[in-house]
Amino acid sequence: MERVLSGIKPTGKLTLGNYIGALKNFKNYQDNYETFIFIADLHALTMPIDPEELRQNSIDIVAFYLAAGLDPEKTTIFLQSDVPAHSELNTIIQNYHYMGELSRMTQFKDKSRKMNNSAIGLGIFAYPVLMSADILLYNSDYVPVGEDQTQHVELTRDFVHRFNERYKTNVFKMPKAITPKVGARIMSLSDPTKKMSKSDPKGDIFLKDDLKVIRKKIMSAVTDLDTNIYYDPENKPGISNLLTIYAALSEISIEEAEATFKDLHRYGDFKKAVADKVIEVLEPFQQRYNEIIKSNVINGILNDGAKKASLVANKTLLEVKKIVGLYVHE
Ligand code: AQP
Repeated sequence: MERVLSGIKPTGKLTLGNYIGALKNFKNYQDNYETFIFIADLHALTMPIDPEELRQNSIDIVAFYLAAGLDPEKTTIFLQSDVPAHSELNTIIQNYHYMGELSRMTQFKDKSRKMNNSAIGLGIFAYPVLMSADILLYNSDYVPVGEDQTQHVELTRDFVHRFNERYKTNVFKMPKAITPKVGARIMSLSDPTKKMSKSDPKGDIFLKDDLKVIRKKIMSAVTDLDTNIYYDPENKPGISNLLTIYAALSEISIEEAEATFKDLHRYGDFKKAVADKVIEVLEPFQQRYNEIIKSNVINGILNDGAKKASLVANKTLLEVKKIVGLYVHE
C-alpha cells in the first residue's frame, strides 16, 4: 500500500491557512493509503518559543487532527520527539545536504531576515534536513502540504537521488508533494500579499477564535476600491483570497465561486457570505475539538502512535546505518 506522511509544527495557534492548506485534506488519505500524520515539535524549536506554549500547541494539534476526521485506528498519529529515529537519521543525512542549497530555501531566507543575524539558530538553516528525515523514514510516496513547503520536498527529492546514486541503493523512496487544487496559499486578511502564518499572526484567523471575532475579521478584511468580484490575485489580492477561502471550504472550484458571486456588486454582502461559510465549517469543528480536549484520549493515542511509527522508522534507520558503513552489531 502506498504511504502518505505529513505534519504540522506547533509554533503557534493554528490558522485557517493551516486548515485549508493541510489539516482538512489529511482525512482523505486514510482509507486508501497507509497514513502517518505527526506533530513536528522538534521543528517548532527552530524559532524561539515559550516551553509551555509549545506543549499546549502540541496537544492542540492532536485534538485538531481528530476534530478534522483523522481516525487513530486508520492513521498513525504521533509526536516527532517520541520517535528518536527522526533525530538519528537527521544526524546521518545532514552530511549529504549542501549548505548552498539550504541557504537558498525561501523559508530560511524569510525567517532569518526577520531575526538578528547573530541569533539565527542552526536549526532553522538545517530545517529541510530534518524534514527529509521525517519523510524518508516512512518511505512516503506522497507528502500533502501547502505551497510554502513544496520547495523542501523538492530538496528531499534531490537528496534521494544523490544518496541512492552514491550508494547504488534504493533505500530511500522518491517522495512527491501534493498540494490542494484550491487554497494551497491562503493570505493574510490584513495584507493579502503576505501568507497567513501562525508565527506572524497579523491578519490571521485562528481555528480557536471566537466565531464573532472570526466574522469581524472577515468583514474588515482588506480589499480594493472596485465593486466587482472576480479572481485576479495580482490586482485584487484581497477579493481573490476571500474567493479562495470560500471555494476551498465549499469544496468547489474558483470558477464556481466566481459564478456564485458574479451578480453581487457589494463587497459587504460578499464578505458576509464568506464569513457564513467559514463559521459553518469551524463551528462544528470547534465543538469536536472541545469534546476531544475534555475526553482525555490524547496521551493514549500518542503512545500507540509512537509505537507504530517507531516500528517503521527504526527499520529504515537500520538499513541506512548499514548502507553508510556504521557498524551494526548484536
Ligand atoms: N497560509 C497558508 N495557506 C495554505 N497552507 C498553509 N500552510 C501553512 N500556512 C498556509 C500549510 O500548513 C501546513 C503546516 O505548516 P507548518 O506548521 O509545518 O509550517 P508552515 O508551513 O511554516 O506554516 P506557518 O503557519 O506559516 O507556520 P510558521 O509561521 O511557524 O512558519 C503545511 O503543509 C503548510 O504548507
